[in-house]
Amino acid sequence: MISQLVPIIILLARAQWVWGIAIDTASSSPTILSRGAIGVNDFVSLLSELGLNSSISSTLNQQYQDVLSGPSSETPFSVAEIGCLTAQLVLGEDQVDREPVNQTVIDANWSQTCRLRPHCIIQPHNVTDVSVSIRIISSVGAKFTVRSGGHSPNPGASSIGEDGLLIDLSRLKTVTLSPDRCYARIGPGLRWNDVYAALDEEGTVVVGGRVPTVGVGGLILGGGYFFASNEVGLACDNVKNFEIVLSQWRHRGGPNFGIVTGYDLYTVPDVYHVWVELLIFHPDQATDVLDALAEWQDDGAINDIKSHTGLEIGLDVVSLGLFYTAPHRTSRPAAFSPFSKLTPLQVALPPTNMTFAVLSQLLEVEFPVSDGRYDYRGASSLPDANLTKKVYRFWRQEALAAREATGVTQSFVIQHVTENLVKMGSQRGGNPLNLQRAAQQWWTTLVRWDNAADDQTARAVSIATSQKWKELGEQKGLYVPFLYMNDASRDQDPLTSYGAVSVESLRQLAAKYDPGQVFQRQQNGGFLLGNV
Ligand SMILES: Cc1cc2nc3c(=O)[nH]c(=O)nc-3n(C[C@H](O)[C@H](O)[C@H](O)COP(=O)(O)OP(=O)(O)OC[C@H]3O[C@@H](n4cnc5c(N)ncnc54)[C@H](O)[C@@H]3O)c2cc1C
Ligand SMILES: *[C@@H]1O[C@H](CO)[C@@H](O)[C@H](O)[C@H]1NC(C)=O
Ligand SMILES: *[C@@H]1O[C@H](CO)[C@@H](O)[C@H](O)[C@H]1NC(C)=O
Ligand SMILES: *[C@@H]1O[C@H](CO)[C@@H](O)[C@H](O)[C@H]1NC(C)=O
Ligand SMILES: *[C@@H]1O[C@H](CO)[C@@H](O)[C@H](O)[C@H]1NC(C)=O
Ligand SMILES: *[C@@H]1O[C@H](CO)[C@@H](O)[C@H](O)[C@H]1NC(C)=O
Ligand SMILES: CC(=O)N[C@H]1CO[C@H](CO)[C@@H](O)[C@@H]1O
Repeated sequence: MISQLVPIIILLARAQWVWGIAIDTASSSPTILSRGAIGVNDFVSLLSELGLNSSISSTLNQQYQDVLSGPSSETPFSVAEIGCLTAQLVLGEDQVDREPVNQTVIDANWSQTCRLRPHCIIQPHNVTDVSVSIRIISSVGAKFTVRSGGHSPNPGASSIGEDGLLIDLSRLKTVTLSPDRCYARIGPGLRWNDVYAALDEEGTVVVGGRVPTVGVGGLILGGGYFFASNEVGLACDNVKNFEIVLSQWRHRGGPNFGIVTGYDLYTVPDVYHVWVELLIFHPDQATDVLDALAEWQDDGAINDIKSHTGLEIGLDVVSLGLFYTAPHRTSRPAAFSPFSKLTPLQVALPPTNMTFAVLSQLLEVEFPVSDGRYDYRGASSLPDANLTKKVYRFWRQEALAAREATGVTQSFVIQHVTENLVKMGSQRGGNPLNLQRAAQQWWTTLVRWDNAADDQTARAVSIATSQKWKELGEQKGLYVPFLYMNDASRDQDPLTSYGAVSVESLRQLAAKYDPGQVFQRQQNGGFLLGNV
């Protein structure tokens, strides 16, 4: 009944540019509408369109009228209340949780830096119900946030307080392989381990994330760096279609831009089989490992694009993963020869042929989710052993001191990016990242600590390290201003790093698809064009 009355526009769009706008929807501003977004008459017709009977409608309408004429200081809270109430009446208690909201769902985020209690939680079952939700929210002008896997540690990115609504997409868990097996429709509410496991049963894989518990929804919107991205591109460059729900404002014409409810991801059969070796080194060997990595970056990474690495340097251990995207015998593929000079402390996994689904299961055991406060941060440069080692030494000294003071732990991670990865992006129609056509490395770090009182001390090391990358990198002409959104911390500005042309194109599209600026003005947290 409702689904026939509510106009839904499902946009199966050309991936490239919609992706840019989707980033925009993943972003927000702290601006709060000081009054409801539509007038009383429009509210009445919305309620009847949504199928609510006249007695319920007149009660809600009275409340809405009171909000519009009441003190503006209470408006955000009151419109959230009306939005929640309306959504619950339309979608039912099964989908809309109010007072008190389910604590398990609030906590189903990853970092304590962004655990907030929303006014209510909407957990839509399907596309139609997402559309109904956003229609109500945009109409009353309430604040909201969208969450898929909840793995952004940036405050407000996928969380919101009592003055707003949380749209939790965790029930959108479709995995459907197309009949020709060329792509799979993936729901945003899945975690990557579920995606790989489901597709492995069909003997195939898609480009996604590396850590099994990270969510589908946010990862693709920010790019999506996979084990084999140097060969097959970023996740965002392997999207055939985005399914995006738009809600329509009848009387204002034009659609408002919406929420991604499905990704059609190309399958990548060329990287289905993977040869894996996992090695552990002592921190004293870290600079030798960085030298070997640089040699591989200069040679193996270029000359054998099936060779991939993952390097995480912690304060106590150095973990190195060697990945070769084809079955291979026990001896290492020649591309990895620079690493043969090193003797690991421990072989965590001897050379083994497997699939990414099995690797994902292994990593889930190796890297369990632990509760705490988290942050990540990014910086980019051209590959250069001397630069990397200099920054690394700086980081280690600062990180050890911070651990001594507060117990904060952190890592130093080098993500190599081949020129081929950049090419894959342009071959697929281009993307707004505007990457320099050269091999580069995206440094990142994962920071974990316990007490809110230590927030500044804990974050200071990575902030200083990103400045070090800039300072030393610029001296040597090796600095790359690009900032990878999926590693960007709350105070960083990845969109600006895409360059003025990309930003302008994104602005025009946002203006076209979201003339009411609903996704700019009512959404909480994240990276926003409006802030660029
Ligand atoms: C331990 C760890 C490992 C990681 N590993 C990788 C990696 O290997 N490769 C990589 O590229 N990144 C990686 N990341 C970064 C990760 O991609 C980002 O944190 C990403 O935002 C997580 O997506 P999510 O759905 O879990 O997050 P969420 O917090 O749910 O969402 C992040 C942002 O996207 C918005 N959003 C989410 N879903 C939608 C949607 N459907 N429609 C519109 N907006 C939406 C949210 O509002 C929010 O602003 C890692 C992060 C962590 C913490
Ligand atoms: C209107 O709907 C409400 C809630 O669904 C219901 O409790 C009430 O009985 C309905 N009233 C009429 C007159 O149908
Ligand atoms: C709260 O949410 C969790 C996770 O979705 C669910 O398992 C649990 O049953 C919910 N609790 C209540 C009281 O609804
Ligand atoms: C979504 O679920 C609602 C019930 O909550 C149902 O009425 C509607 O038809 C469904 N829509 C789709 C597209 O499956
Ligand atoms: C991986 O599989 C290939 C081909 O099936 C085989 O030749 C090779 O020995 C296997 N490697 C390992 C490490 O088991
Ligand atoms: C790195 O530093 C070493 C010693 O300081 C120097 O010999 C070497 O030429 C440098 N390499 C590069 C690529 O700058
Ligand atoms: C999905 C997830 O990581 N949820 C965690 C959120 O935090 C709570 C408690 O602090 C954990 O128990 C959950 O596992």
